Amino acid sequence: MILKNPEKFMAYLFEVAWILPSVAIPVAVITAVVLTAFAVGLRVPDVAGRIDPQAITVTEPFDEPGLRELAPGKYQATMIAQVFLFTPNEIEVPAGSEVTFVLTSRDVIHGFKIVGTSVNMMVVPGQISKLTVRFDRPGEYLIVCHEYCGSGHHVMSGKVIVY
Ligand SMILES: [Cu+2]
Repeated sequence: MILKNPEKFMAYLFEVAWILPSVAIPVAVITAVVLTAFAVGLRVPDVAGRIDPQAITVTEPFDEPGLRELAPGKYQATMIAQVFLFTPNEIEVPAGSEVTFVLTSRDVIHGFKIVGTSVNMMVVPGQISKLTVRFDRPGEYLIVCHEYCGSGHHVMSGKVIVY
């Protein structure tokens, strides 16, 4: 039926030539984004729990911030963010350790990024943020607050020392 009319057939081919890329390009882009996210270990941090910001110092595990060894090579780093510091602002772990960072904020919204790793999350008052990362290479990893939190925002930093 189409072939009886060559003009109509050409119009049909032309239409297909437009439709195919308009489907193939978004599919290719979405596939690339998903594959890349898995390849670099991208994860979206979720809310690990709620906490009363007024009761941080008496609520576990924030009543004792710091590094805790949960199992050989597995640590939990409990940290509190507040204007303009992290408590503690330095932790030391051996290379090959898996560290779960558990944070909350005492006052305003802060950011928590460990340069050179996939750790990047928001620290929101009333909320507990949690992310796990493995440190394979020894070195000093800078921790920065990447959410403008006031006049001292630029000095809000810390470090993870991997030995
Ligand atoms: Cu901050």
